Amino acid sequence: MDLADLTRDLQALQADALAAVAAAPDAAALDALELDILGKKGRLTGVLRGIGALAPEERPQVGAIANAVRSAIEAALAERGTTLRGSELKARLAAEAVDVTTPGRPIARGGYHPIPETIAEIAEIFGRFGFVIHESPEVEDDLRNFQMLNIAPDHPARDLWDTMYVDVAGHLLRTHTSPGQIRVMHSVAPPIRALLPGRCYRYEAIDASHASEFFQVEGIMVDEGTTMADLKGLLDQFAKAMYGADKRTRFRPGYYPFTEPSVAFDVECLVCGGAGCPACSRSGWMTILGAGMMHPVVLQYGGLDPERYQGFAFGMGVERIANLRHAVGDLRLYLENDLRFLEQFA
Ligand code: 2NL
Repeated sequence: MDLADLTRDLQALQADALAAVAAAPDAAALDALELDILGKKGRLTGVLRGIGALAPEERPQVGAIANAVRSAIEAALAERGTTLRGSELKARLAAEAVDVTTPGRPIARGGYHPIPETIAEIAEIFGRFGFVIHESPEVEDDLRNFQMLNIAPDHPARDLWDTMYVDVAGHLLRTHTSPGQIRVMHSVAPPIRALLPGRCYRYEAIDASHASEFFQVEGIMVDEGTTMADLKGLLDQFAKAMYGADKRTRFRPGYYPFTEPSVAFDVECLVCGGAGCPACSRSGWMTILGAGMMHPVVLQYGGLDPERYQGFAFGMGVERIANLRHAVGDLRLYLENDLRFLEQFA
């Protein structure tokens, strides 16, 4: 290895390096090239190891050539680097560009289902009179659902064709929320003002006004000296809050096994105002709920002494109230989850 060999190797290395730098496809390849050629264990260092074999006076010449080769390669690396990094940045900016003129994706807005919305409105009104919401299980026992409510063992509601029973002896899907009121009487002491909304079940032939599940809101008030006058005043205030202060109301005699006396409560027809129209079967009135004074036997089953405590109860079908609010003619619509129906209430 003499001066000429070394000089030739250095020049070959330079030519080779410059070609490789020019051909580098990206910045990462360029970094690898730099390490491979100019790094501590790189090819330039490798060639310069031959310098030890030269005469001392020849070494500065090789040193000068080596420096020139290093500078040339460094310059080429820097230039190619600028080019590559520039185009990479440009490509990234183009790819990641945010088009601020693109319209935003609309956020779907939710709304209340008309049944819970109606329950909330009813609860708000009775809440003003001190009624507190209670909840109770949908699977009940025969005792609370029927017996404790003074519903006789041979009452038709107990028939297999009216009530849905479950596979556990003595258990059923509650046919009204009243068994929950028995639970309330067993768990809180009078004075009681309880409102019990919830899903109920009946074995029904399905049509526009009958479904096998439906919602009921039921209220009870129990205290010493509670009278029918309290019931009438409360329900009249409820109807006026719900349908308008100008609305006339009336009570008619009714029958339930769990209340005595029992009443049906009517509001003047919301469609015709009392003149008579198809919506009210030409009577001028619409029945919105049933009510009555709690039967002494039911108070007793609730663990209360009917000589000391009196109470009233009322119950309404939520679908019926919602139908009147929104002019809906078929209660099956409430269960179908068809957005074309539901979105009208959002
Ligand atoms: C209706 C009528 C009613 C009751 C529910 C009740 C509850 C207890 C004691 C006595 Cl614990 N009564 N509830 C009373 C009268 C009527 O509901 O047509 N509901 C849809």
